[in-house]
Amino acid sequence: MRCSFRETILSPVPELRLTRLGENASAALCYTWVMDPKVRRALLSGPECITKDATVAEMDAQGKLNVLRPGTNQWVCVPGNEKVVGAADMCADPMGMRWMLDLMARKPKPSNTEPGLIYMLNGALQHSYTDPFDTTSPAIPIGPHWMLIWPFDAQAAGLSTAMRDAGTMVMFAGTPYAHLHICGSPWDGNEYQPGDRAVWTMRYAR
Ligand SMILES: [Cu+2]
Repeated sequence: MRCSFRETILSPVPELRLTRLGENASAALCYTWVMDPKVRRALLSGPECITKDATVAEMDAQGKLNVLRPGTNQWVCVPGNEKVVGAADMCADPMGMRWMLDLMARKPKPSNTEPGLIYMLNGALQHSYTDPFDTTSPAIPIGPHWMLIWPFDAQAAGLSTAMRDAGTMVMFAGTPYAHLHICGSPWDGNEYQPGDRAVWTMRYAR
């Protein structure tokens, strides 16, 4: 049987798109609802407890936001572009977003007045971990991480300023854009339940 209806059915929710399965499928299977891949990527960059109610918006190179899905909490999740170094999938709270927009606008210093949070749980590619305005150096691959946006002094805090694939470092150390770069996800590990016994899992290996 030929598919007889067209893609004029409005999506019940903005993140779902009607996608054609095939011309000659049985009528019931001509189309299916799939999540817009950009929305899906953006949502996967943060923990579900915030992304489920977050606004999803695309961001252009000037930092202008185009809402793909309205949200009900203060978080904005942005799909990145894996072909563009520095354009990572992210979820930011209002102060985190303000910092990111200031950075993109190359302001001499960020204007966030309180600490911000940004999740990049899909990982990132960026040009530098020391110079926030570097747009030419070769890409550095960076794993899943999240960021506490506040200009910590690495030495005073006893933290590393070198890029690493686990643990925590101060990124852009010594610049107004310094922040805590925390590798992994806050949701790593196993949750304690009362009564759980301890299992010592630490190992050394060379
Ligand atoms: Cu990051």
